[in-house]
Amino acid sequence: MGKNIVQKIFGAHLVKGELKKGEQVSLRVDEVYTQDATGTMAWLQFEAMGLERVKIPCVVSYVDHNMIQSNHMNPDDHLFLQTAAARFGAWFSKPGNGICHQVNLERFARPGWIALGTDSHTPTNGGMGMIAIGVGGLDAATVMAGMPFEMKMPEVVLVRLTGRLKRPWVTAMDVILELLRRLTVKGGVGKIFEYGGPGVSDLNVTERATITNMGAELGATTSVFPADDRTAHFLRAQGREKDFSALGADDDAGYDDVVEIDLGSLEPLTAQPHSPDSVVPVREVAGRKVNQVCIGSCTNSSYQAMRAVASILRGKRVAEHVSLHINPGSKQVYEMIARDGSLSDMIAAGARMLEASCGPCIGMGGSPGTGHVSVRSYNRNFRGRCGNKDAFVFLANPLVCAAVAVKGEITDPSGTEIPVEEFSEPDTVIVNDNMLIAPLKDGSGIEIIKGPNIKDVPLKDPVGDEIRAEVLIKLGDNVTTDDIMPAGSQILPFRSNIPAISEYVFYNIDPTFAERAKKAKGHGGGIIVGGENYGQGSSREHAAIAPMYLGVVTVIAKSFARIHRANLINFGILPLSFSNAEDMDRIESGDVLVISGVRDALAASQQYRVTNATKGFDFTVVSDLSGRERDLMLSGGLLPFVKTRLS
Ligand code: MIC
Ligand code: SF4
Repeated sequence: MGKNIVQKIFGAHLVKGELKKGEQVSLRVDEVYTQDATGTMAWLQFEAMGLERVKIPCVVSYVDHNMIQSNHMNPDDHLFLQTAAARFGAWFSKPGNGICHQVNLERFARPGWIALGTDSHTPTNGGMGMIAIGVGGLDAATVMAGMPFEMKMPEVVLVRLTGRLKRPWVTAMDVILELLRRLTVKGGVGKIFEYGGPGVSDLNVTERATITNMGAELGATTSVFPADDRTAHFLRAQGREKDFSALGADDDAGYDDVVEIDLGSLEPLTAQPHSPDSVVPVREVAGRKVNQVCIGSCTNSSYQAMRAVASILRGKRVAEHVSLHINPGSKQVYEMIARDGSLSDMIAAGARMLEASCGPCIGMGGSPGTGHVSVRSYNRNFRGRCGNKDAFVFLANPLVCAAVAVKGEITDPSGTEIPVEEFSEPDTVIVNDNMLIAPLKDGSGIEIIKGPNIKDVPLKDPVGDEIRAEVLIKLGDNVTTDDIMPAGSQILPFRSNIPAISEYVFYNIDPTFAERAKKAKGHGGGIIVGGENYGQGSSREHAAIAPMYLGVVTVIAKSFARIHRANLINFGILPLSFSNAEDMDRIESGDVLVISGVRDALAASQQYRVTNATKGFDFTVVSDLSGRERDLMLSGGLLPFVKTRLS
């Protein structure tokens, strides 16, 4: 049988293991990139490994999240990252150069590569025909140290595209919203989505990247498109034609599953508050008054999308009661819309232009008011993520967003007379890399500068033989890492200071959590109980490190999201699943649970008997850790484990 794209790329990078679904595989990695909000931890961890230099061909450190600089903390982090990059041989993308995924697609991504990024939207690069996977900072640091990346071989699902999009009002965003509508936020767990079929040629690279970007919302490991003529065109425009190589699935390639989408059948869609899979046609919610519109982010920031947005705004006025924020994804796109006059059209219409950074997407400014409705061309609308848990965020394609900004209410512009121009991907772009700093040949003399907010990464003792701990909180399904460790302008600046940020764990759900956890820490620690898909969303390992710092010893859930599960293990928190999901109903917050023989069970059966000492009954839980993951748990986490291997 022929090979699919995933098998081809994995096969070319395989260090150990067999490419069979569910098998543990070790892969060689071509690129690692970090962003500032997760990168400070990654680089502190890399430093703690004691190496002279990164050991893989390409490492890039981006700064895009923590950009508000309301005090010393953000600029101190930026300087730390810049000096660490210089010291250890990485590229540095200065604040203002753009959002990591967009810049990486433009300047570094290559067909056939494997990249890891310390951000869950790293799969954006899958639009370029490469495997790009979001991981926690410590996993990234370990690979930068030269170790292969280990993972369980996911299922490969073919998304077969046919037909042509009904442009201009239906865009690539509607393709991924349709998949979310069908498959939900947990429909992609343990899967890679590989796109194929005749419809692929209808989409250019940045459109493909919109789809692979938001594939993260399916919980997928990653998503990938073939590398074809359109890929070659994109790379040529970037002056990088030498980075092109064609890549496609063999005609007789096999897949674990197939999903069919007729692009021509799609209409403008929107994800309603508060989940990216709560998708309906825009027309079904038309007429709802809107207070804010945000366009841009790493999901929808291509030059042609921005130009189309400008064409809708040209000569118009943003509605009186609407605040329109635009954050183009990269300096390249920003400079191009400035030079061609699109930026003037946006400003003239009344848009509030933001820098090329994450901004309102992660609540770094631009939060909507109480009870307000915000319509965004972004990828996540979890409650509270925008910086206000009493706001309502809808997600839609950027052209719909622009029409909504003018109209002042949710509107489906397709079939209306609203003027809009269509643009294809440009043949040439402005290449100006003056905010990208190349790695030094020898950085050994560079001093790494750490401001007062940058604290060492705390460590944990190896898991003990008995867990006797209190259930601190019991939650439902699809708990996000934004729920566990919120972002926003008040909290995000503490990303390099675990003691400080830990005060905010579960802050939007239960502000007493940190206090109670610290009390429980003195009596054996705390337990978190969750439902299905616990920890979906971001790669932020703070959602594991901060609870670990507060004394959380285990999370018992019905199931876990991939990146968060890995982060828990990396920081020595045991992820356990209920053998019988109904047992969750018998547990309450405040119960004390006792698990004996933990280390033996971990090393052998991975089945554990739990006694609810408060209510007096027993139940069983299981872990499904690989051999390496068990070793990590027994060593107290990945950092102590790696240090012993490197020394
Ligand atoms: C996000 O979109 O949730 C973030 C903020 O980019 C995160 C990373 C972070 O929390 O720093 C992600 O996607 O992994
Ligand atoms: Fe930044 Fe938002 Fe993209 Fe995350 S999803 S990288 S916060 S723009």
